Amino acid sequence: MLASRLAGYGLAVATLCTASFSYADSLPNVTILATGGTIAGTGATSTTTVGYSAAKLGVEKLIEAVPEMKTIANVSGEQVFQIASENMTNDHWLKLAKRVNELLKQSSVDGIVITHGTDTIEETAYFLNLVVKSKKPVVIVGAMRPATAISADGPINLYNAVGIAGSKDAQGRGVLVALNDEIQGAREVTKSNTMLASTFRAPDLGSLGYVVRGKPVFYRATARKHTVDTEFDIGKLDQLPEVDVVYGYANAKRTPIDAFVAGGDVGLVHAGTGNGSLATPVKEALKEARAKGVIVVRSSRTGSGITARNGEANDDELDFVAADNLNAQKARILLMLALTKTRDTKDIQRMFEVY
Ligand code: DAS
Repeated sequence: MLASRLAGYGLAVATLCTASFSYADSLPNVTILATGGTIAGTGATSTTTVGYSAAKLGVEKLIEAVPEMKTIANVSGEQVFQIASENMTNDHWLKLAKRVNELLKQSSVDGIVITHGTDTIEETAYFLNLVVKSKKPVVIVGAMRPATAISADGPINLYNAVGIAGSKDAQGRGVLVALNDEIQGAREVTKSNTMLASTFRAPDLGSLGYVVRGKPVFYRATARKHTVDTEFDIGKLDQLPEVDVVYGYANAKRTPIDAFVAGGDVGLVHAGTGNGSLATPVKEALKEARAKGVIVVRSSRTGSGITARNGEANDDELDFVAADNLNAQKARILLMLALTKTRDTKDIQRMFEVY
């Protein structure tokens, strides 16, 4: 079923595209790094859009399914790993980031596309946004329907991502996420819906632009530092500091905080109710964690808005850090990288105001 669908698709399209697919000097060189996800997923039937298996098709199959890419870029592919992105780990991030930096140092590489599961795309994107040391475009792409589904969104998303990665206009804008004809900035994008192809949103500030006929159209740029302008360097790192997230809600207990501290965490992010509010038992546990040297960041579970310093808690007195408008999963990433540089909370707060 899959082979006939993909082959049929490829055959049908190939008859429409007469352009040769050989290397063309006039085209940008784009490397696709595949990591898994729904974009590489397969289902039992063409109407299986839930209950499919992610991370099944290799990068060559993804490239074969979109022959049009070779009319807008010289495309090559590498399978960095093959996972559903809920299983992404710090080790995967370090491996991916090092490969991206290695490739972008090569003058023969003009841009990179990363195919990725949608569940943690926003986290990988923000991590790379802080550690990639190049102005060349890095575009992360996924899909909300598996490759075997009717109206699979992966092929057009991949085509658009390659178009952006090969575009000079996308240079110097930080890591980008491109699905559903929209271009999102790595810092602000989040997955906002479990099912819809339009799931990726930037709730605070909106998308950066659109993709039209495989070309990016930008309307704004992120104001925060990224890529070559950050102080973070993962080149010599083989692991990241242990930081976890604790979720806030009515009747929240201190139990998870105590467990993370006992487990050796050096940083904790609290996704508080409202403006990063701390229930009394949670505040007590976080104060004790801070006294043991754990760095505490207050974020919010609301998904948008600024968690203001000294707003719902006296951060000066508690020696906590406020997450600005980063959601908890992104605040965790910045805190992990901050802890590779410093344990000084004033310096860490500065980083949350800059990145
Ligand atoms: N499990 C999801 C993931 O790999 C599937 C997807 O890509 O949406 O993120």
